[in-house]
Amino acid sequence: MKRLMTLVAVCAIAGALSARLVHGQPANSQDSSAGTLIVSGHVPQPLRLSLSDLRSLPRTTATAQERGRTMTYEGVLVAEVLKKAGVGDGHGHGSSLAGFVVATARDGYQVVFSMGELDPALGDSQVMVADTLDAKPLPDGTGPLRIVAPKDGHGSRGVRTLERLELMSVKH
Ligand SMILES: Nc1nc2c(c(=O)[nH]1)N[C@H]1C(S)=C(S)[C@@H](COP(=O)(O)O)O[C@H]1N2
Ligand SMILES: [Mo]
Repeated sequence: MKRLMTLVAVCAIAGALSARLVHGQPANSQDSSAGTLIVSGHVPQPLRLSLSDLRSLPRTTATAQERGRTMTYEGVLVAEVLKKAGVGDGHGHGSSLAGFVVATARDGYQVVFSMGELDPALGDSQVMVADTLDAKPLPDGTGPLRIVAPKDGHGSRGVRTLERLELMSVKH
């Protein structure tokens, strides 16, 4: 009987440990790094922005039609994030328009936006890093951050689970 009790106890502990291992993986959007936006590459000031850092930047909204409904996203223009990272508008010294931003998601999905289309004085695409949809956190598996490109004719540059914005250039 005592041996049986020991066996039961060992199994219970082993079960608890393996459950911890499985549930302890920081793979989903609930872990603390999931809300961090990394801003890297050719920026004067690389950043790791938390959700509250993002909320302190100038805010903007965009509406999107999804399955016949109007959805309102809110967040920060990529142009504002770049400004926070020390990127100037660069008008007049040309080279900044050879730049492009690579947006990368947690699943590895990547898209590119050119500096010219992001610039409010040029393409003014209003591309934003959204953190709310209809005033609520983004739905599971799409956030906590995503790209919204409101003037695109299709949603394929709307990077869900956005992790990083990297400024690059066609110049070496
Ligand atoms: N992280 C991530 N975002 C993504 C994708 C993806 O595979 N991974 N697919 C894109 C494509 S091709 C489309 S059409 C839209 C679909 O977005 P929706 O499911 O929010 O309508 O998501 C875009 N964002
Ligand atoms: Mo797509």
